[in-house]
Amino acid sequence: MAETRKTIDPAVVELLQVAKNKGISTPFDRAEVTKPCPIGRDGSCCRQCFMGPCRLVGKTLVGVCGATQETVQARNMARMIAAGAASHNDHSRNMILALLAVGEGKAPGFEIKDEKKLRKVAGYFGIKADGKGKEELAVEVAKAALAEFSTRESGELAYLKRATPKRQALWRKLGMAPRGIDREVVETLHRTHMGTDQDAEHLLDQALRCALSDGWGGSMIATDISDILFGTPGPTAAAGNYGVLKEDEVNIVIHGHEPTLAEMMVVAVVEKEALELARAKGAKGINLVGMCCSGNELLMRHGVPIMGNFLQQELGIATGAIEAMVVDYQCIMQGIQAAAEHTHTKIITVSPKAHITGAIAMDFEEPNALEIARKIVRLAIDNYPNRKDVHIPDIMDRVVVGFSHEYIAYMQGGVYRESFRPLNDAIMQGRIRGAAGVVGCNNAQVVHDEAITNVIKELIHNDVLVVTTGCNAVTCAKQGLLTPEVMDYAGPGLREVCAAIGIPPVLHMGSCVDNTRILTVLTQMATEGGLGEDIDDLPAVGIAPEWMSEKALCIGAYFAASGAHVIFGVGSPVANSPAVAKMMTAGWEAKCGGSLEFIEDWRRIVARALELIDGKRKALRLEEYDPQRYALKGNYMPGDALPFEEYARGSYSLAKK
Ligand code: SF4
Ligand code: MSK
Repeated sequence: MAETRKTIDPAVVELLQVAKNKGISTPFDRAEVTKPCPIGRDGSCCRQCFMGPCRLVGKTLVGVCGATQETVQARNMARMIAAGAASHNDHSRNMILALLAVGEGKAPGFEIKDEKKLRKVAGYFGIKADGKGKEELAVEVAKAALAEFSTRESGELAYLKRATPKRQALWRKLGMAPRGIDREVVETLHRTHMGTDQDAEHLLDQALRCALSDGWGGSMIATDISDILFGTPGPTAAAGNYGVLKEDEVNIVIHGHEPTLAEMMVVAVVEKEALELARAKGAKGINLVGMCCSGNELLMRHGVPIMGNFLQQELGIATGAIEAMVVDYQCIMQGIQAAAEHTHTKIITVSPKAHITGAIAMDFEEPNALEIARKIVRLAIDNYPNRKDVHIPDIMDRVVVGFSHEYIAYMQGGVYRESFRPLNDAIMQGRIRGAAGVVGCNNAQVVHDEAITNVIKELIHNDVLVVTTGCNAVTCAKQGLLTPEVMDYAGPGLREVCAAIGIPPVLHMGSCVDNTRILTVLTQMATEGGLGEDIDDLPAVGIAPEWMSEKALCIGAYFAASGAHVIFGVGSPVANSPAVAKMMTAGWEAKCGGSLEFIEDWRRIVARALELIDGKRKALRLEEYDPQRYALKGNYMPGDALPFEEYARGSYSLAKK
């Protein structure tokens, strides 16, 4: 495949050649050699016991145990969702333990930055906050949050009450209200063991309950605690793409998902001794840069620039400009260590849960986090003189990020009258056609960043307000989609509303655990009035155009169980069972009002998203959306062809216009 068909990002194209010259392997190369197994990809391979693996293709209709295509597909799906939930939920446990350590005074360098949010969260757990100091309260909140992981005495998770009353009642009626965060993952693994739950629909019901334990449990708690400890994000200006690396400074990349050690790195890189040492080694300073979701966390709270998304890790190393890549867990390619062996870059793992053979392990816990961060900074500085062949693409886009749900409410009415009224009114009037959460990963089996970019440009062009998280948000950062200037491409109604409120039409809401911020926004819109009573009434969709991870599937499932229609690109992991696909679409819609469907082509994703949004508008008896109603002369109008050749050139950089 020509480099330009692997990605639409010109910085990636440039570095693919550099990597080739240096003998560095990347996921782009490996994906050419390692094509997906068609049987496993389509969901028909069962390896739940050692009588198999059984491959249900051709004339083989059942496995050795008699398991049917439907059972095998639903079981595989449930297992992937459970693995996704486990990842988010274990991240959440780490955040809770960090809060506990801070409350107990065992985490030097950390503090409670958002006390207001701590008090609010205490309320969700039924803890009286009045008269209590923030440390004392932090301990109580952490202990209550930890208790959510085992079976609750009350029978369900405390955070479920943050959903609409109608949704809570539905979950209870369906027996889908999660009982304990760990319990749902364990039960899903049990039920998918050989010879246990062997009814596809029943398996998928449990998969939904497990996913809800993530969305309205682990991830939601993780987001809250990150805000309590590190501050609730508000709009912040920064930059994205490889151009954020600096030729004359020590570059340290933070990659993964957990913000705890990353926050201490922010402290350690500006310490006087570190800067003096860096200068003594010939560098002008120390440049902290993020990637993937740890990067998103630093980006939205501190304006730390973001280097790239999931597929760009090895290519970052190929620049020869990174002294240390610090990785915690999830979405870290093992290939970074092999790549680093071609350069001077040091790979440092910091989680006791995630080591990489050959990398330097510096396991951290809260009491030693600052000390470890300082050690890493020193190691990176010492490594600076070892640089040899440096090539940093001169490509970078400006971004405005950090739209927490609190800020989105605040921007619509200020401190005293924060609300969702203006947004709901704009949707009711048809100025805004609807809303879309466009989220998720990159996938080396499709053109990097292409579907994400095109889906979002088409949606805003059609007056759909977009919120984004995760690696998808990083694509937006690199494609100039997180700047007010992208308004040029927005439909006239959306443009007018964004200009009045002072926001871009694409709002960066954080990392993948922060998809729960979107659940909160949707719930607030549903309770504001005028757009029904629950998430399944709203003209809103979720889209993951380039998904790859089990976490993404879990997110899709918890949105569906919360009432949202969700569309995934790339391909379907249940492709060989139309019956299971139907259970996840028509079946889930009948039960929960939401659904999860798979559509490969991004143009069809856009068409389906608009169809779903318009269907909800009709059901609400809102005015029919008219693209010309708020039209102004001289702009691209909904219905006009967008200049896609320009997109194909990649990084259509508004910053450089
Ligand atoms: Fe085969 Fe059944 Fe074992 Fe799966 S559980 S590998 S279908 S025998
Ligand atoms: S890092 S889960 S590739 S978004 Fe959150 Fe990116 Fe997907 Fe990982």
